[in-house]
Amino acid sequence: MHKRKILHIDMDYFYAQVEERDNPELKGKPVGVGGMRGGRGVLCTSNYLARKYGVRAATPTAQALKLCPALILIAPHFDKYKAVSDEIFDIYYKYSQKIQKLSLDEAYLDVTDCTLFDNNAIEIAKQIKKEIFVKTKLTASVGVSYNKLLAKIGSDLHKPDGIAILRSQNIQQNIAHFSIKKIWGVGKVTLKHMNSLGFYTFGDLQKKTKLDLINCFGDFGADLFHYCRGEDEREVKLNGERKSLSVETTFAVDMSCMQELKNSLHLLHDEFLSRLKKHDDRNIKNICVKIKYCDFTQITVEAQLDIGIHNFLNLFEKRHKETEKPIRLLGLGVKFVCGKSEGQLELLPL
Ligand code: DCP
Ligand code: CA
Ligand code: CA
Repeated sequence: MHKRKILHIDMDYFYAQVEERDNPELKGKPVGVGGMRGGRGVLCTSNYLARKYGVRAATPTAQALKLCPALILIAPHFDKYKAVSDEIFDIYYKYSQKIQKLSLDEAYLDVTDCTLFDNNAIEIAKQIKKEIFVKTKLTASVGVSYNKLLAKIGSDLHKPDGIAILRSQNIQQNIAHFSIKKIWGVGKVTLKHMNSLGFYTFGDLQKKTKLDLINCFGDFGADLFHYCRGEDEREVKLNGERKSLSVETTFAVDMSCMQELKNSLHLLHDEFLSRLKKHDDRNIKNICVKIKYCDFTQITVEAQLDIGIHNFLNLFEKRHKETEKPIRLLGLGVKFVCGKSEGQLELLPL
């Protein structure tokens, strides 16, 4: 069978890492992100220092403070995590269109057909990690393998800021010592049940026949028979369509000169058109321009116009007057029509 190249990418202590990034005074201290309402909330997550005290996701806040009195509690900022998530997924889409989003901080990428970096999955993974860090100042961990099961196991092996490559050679022996907790579909309840039957590791499962496992676990037993050998045929499932495509640039020095700003819109437009080619099956709903000023205030303007450069320039000029603050970042892009697109008008450049 044709061997696939699959990455599983998971951000490290995601909410807590974002908070640490934005409050440098938290560095080196145990941090928990979570609800504090009436002292009865639970934590969404914690940084690794806090985890040493047994403080983790779903730990009740009150208990967390008992386990670790020095714990610094931060209320969650979901909009911020969503914005970071959008940034990292924009990076992923440069490498593959076959992406399965599992949560804000986690995804499978099928890079089998990626032409970048000579189609070397390890180099692609390294580059994605680098790009995530440059763009967001955050670290992610990546598993590189030839199926989803092994890629996911890999992303957890060298956390934080790690890469693990799981190759097919001797895979059965190499994974024999892993806990069955790592298997997709083995939650708390299943784990308890499986433990009670004497199954703790992949190796324990490997000793049984398929029929044995089916007798113990029903249909899931057949999956387990393959998973425990590192076999997994599940496809990376696309979840929904991309809703927008945009390109942007942050200037080295905040920019006021109208001519220079227009020049950069032209450059962005070129880049945008070349990236749009990959989405030529999509219909465009609106075009948009994004402006972030030197004081970090941000505006986006949107209009139902075609993707010719003049429309972006007009949109930009209508919103931004020369007298205004210097600009830190400029972006442009489109929103796609979602759902079935039959009967929609194509908006082509004039
Ligand atoms: N999350 C949550 N409640 C949970 C689990 C997670 O709100 N019970 C949120 C907070 C996490 C984010 O989802 O930061 C991602 O969850 P992960 O399971 O990937 O955990 P982390 O990213 O926090 O840590 P790790 O480095 O172990 O991946
Ligand atoms: Ca994570
Ligand atoms: Ca995750």
